[in-house]
Amino acid sequence: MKIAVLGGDGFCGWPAALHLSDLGHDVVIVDNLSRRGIDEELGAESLTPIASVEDRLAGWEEVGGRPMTFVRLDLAQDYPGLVAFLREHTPDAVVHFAEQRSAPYSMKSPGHKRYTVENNTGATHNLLCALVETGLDVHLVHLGTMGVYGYGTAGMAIPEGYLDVEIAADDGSRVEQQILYPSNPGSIYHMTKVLDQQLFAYYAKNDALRITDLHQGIVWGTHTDQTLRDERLINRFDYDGDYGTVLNRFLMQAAVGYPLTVHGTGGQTRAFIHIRDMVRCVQIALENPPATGDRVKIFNQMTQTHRVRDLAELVARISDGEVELVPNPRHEAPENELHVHNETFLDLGLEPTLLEEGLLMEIEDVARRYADRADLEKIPCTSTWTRQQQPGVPASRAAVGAAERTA
Ligand code: NAD
Ligand code: USQ
Repeated sequence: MKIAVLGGDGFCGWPAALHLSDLGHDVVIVDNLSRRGIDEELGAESLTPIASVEDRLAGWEEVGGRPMTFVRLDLAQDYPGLVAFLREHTPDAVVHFAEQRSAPYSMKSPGHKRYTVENNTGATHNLLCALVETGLDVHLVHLGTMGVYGYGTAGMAIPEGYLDVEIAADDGSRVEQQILYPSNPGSIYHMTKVLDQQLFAYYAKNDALRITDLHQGIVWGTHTDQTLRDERLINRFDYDGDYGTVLNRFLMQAAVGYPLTVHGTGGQTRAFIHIRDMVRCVQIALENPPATGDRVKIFNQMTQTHRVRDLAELVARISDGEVELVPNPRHEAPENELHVHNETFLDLGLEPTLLEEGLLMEIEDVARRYADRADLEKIPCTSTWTRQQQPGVPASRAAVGAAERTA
């Protein structure tokens, strides 16, 4: 297959591009390198020393990888460029990772909120519109988030995208339907994924585009089989307060002797997936496209759920580290249960990498190995969800406790 990997310079996109190339597909990477620009804005760097895109691609060819090309393009800003790219490369499939993906970054300021909405919905809508304009028969695989569901506690396992409902019709009969699971995003970033969902539903219905939306949990780990083949292929490992995700942050914090930063009580339960399983899931999704005219295919791309404080205790135990409960900068439920259906990937052959298998390896081979590159000042999460949570706001105005009870 000819596959365009949009956002292919990022944490998920780069190992996915390598994996697909290794399987024998022709891969072209599209990226505007905004993520590297955000590193500069934040004064933060990947713990691992990532090579330039050019060096990455040269390194891949030198280890015998199938050559990949790189196109620098802003999907949200350069619609004519996107149309021209699609006409020139005529991909069979497009994997869309190209969005601003940090919840804390999206909440930092009005400017960051607006950038995240404009960038993410602009990129997704431009892509959908361009696919219709070019008339190409492309399978679009998008990386969405488990956060569209809102980690709810409705007493049932969260289904894969669609909820069975029974409606009382006006004539007294009962009508059965399936609707998109009600969304409940917890940040502006997560909200952009909700908007994406609506755009996908519309374009699948109106233009019969073939779309798969992968509702992915928090990705942990660093290496895949391919990124290990040469130092220039190494993947990014974010640990800073905006882009570092919880488990990778705990692993890094353990390695540098920083107390593990549990927000609030740590009762938040979230869905997780290892990076090796992420690349396999993308492969499986590409191999199982929807038919023309089908509704959007939605898979829950996660393998395990964990409570934040349990993760912290586990990492602290195996690394002899300490856990610290810190004030939660987010507006989120302090405790939640999370049960998720993920049978589609398991039925299609995914064999999950479980937490127990990878943790120690990550601490030894990645976090400790690159610990001297860590800037400890970048660890605290300073982006707050509401004005009341900002430092210096008097406690009487801090309606956070009340807000959390209603979250
Ligand atoms: P990332 O920030 O490392 O990579 C995203 C890439 O997209 C970057 O290289 C960036 O430069 C590029 N990009 C952003 N906007 C663009 C635009 N307008 N035009 C062209 N390129 C653009 O993020 P990631 O962790 O690799 O996440 C990839 C996707 O997976 C995101 O959509 C994210 O929402 C989703 N996801 C990530 C996780 C996770 O834990 N990392 C979990 C669930 C879902
Ligand atoms: N948390 C801590 N301590 C920390 C960092 C985070 O307790 O040091 C807590 C947060 O308060 C939150 C939970 O850990 O309750 C998860 O935070 P996170 O930063 O690991 O994940 P999140 O902001 O949800 O976003 C990440 C990715 C995003 C993806 C999402 C999948 O950045 O792109 O969509 O995971 S999901 O969580 O399933 O929605």
